[in-house]
Amino acid sequence: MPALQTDCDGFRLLPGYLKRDQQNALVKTVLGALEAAPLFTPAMPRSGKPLSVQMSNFGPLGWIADRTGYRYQPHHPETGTPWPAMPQQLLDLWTAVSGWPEPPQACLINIYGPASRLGVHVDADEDARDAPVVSVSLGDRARFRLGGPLRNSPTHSFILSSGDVVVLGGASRRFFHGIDRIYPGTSTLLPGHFSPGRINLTMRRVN
Ligand code: MD3
Ligand code: FE
Repeated sequence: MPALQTDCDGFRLLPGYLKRDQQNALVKTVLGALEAAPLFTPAMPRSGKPLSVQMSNFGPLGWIADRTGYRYQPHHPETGTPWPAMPQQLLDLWTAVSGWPEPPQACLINIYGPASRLGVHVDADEDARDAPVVSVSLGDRARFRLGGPLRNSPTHSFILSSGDVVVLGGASRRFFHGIDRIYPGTSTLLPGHFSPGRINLTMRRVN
């Protein structure tokens, strides 16, 4: 039975795309990477106010946010070492779903606790904004809000569950979006240290 799929302005939700063993393998890979590239707490530019999610990255470039701004850089902001390599499982997923001929240059790891949220924003720090973004959800469910090209465009809410893959191509790549809330205790995937909670991986082209 093919997975249910919606495609609107290049937005594709692939529910349950990753089976449980594939989700487990990804979690193991993420935990391994965090040994080399520990979580950091991003901060709002200028104010320095911390975000409620924690982050790290895979790949040649990683996204960071601090008092001086948002940017991609090849090294961890605290350890100064290069980000861990992009895992083969994520490269294969990108090839399978993105339709883009070149591999992702960055994979942002977002770690949510039960009270974390991500305010509505657009992803605009990439020069390569024609390439899609591919997102993987692991762990507890989240309420994802997708708007349109303007901050006041009407929005739709979706539940993102563990194993769901989202492809943001076409116009949707530039749409406003955010995570309103986590539903604690809705998945048994993550180990105690990250549960209740959620991991989101987003692969991107940067330049
Ligand atoms: C829609 N992450 O890292 S993933 C982000 O669940 C981000 O952690 C959310 O927004 C998360 O920037 C949402 C789905 C997603 C990713 C990129 C998008 C949706 C998007 C870019 C444009 C429009
Ligand atoms: Fe985003």
